Amino acid sequence: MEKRSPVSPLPPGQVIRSDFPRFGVSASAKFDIPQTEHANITIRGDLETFTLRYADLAALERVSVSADFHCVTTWCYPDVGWSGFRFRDVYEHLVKPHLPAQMTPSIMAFKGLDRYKSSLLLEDALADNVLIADQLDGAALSAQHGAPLRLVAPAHYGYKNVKHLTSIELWRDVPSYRSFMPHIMEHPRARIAYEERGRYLPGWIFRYLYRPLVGRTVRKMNP
Ligand SMILES: Nc1nc2c(c(=O)[nH]1)N[C@H]1C(S)=C(S)[C@@H](COP(=O)(O)O)O[C@H]1N2
Ligand SMILES: [Mo]
Repeated sequence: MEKRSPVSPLPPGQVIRSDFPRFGVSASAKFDIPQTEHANITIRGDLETFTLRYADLAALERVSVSADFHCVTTWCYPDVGWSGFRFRDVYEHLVKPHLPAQMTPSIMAFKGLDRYKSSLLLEDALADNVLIADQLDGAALSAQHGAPLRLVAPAHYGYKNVKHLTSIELWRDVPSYRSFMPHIMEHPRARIAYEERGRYLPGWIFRYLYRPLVGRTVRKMNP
């Protein structure tokens, strides 16, 4: 396997892997992956529901981001080359015109075709390097890594990087996270730099809770 170097200094508690495994919680979910040109994303929440089509995204500037990928369970795969469209551009050009007057969302839920769900604060999603990506290392996203479209938010743990993105809910108020957190331990921000691995407990404790699960999950997800 090729040797890659991290783009950024390794954050606390992370260990470099030599491969980029498919990882997640939905090994057995069955769903159809549309061709990228036919991909669309439903936008709903505190606004009238509408659909973003791939052609709408493709009209935006294409941008590339190289970043290390960090799973909360402590593995890291260095220097992943993503390409796609800045979430900020999507928001400014394609979503904002649909917002009711005085409605500024504070939090969003991102959902995948496999029903996986995660949340991100709008202020975090507007960062320069947050993408709706359709390419990885120069090729169309594979089914393993989130085809046809996935969220890429490199400052946040992998669990915020929703694959097979199919809908985004925008909400004005931060709710009690009831409907947002697919997992009771999901941290609302999950910033890698601050080791915000989960809620209720200090980040470093999760290293020891999650590390033993890595091998088994990788084998299950990559038969
Ligand atoms: N739709 C979907 N997105 C997901 C997941 C998932 O199971 N389903 N798992 C998350 C987790 S925990 C991680 S670490 C990354 C893994 O991305 P990869 O499979 O491309 O390595 O995807 C995240 N996004
Ligand atoms: Mo993860």
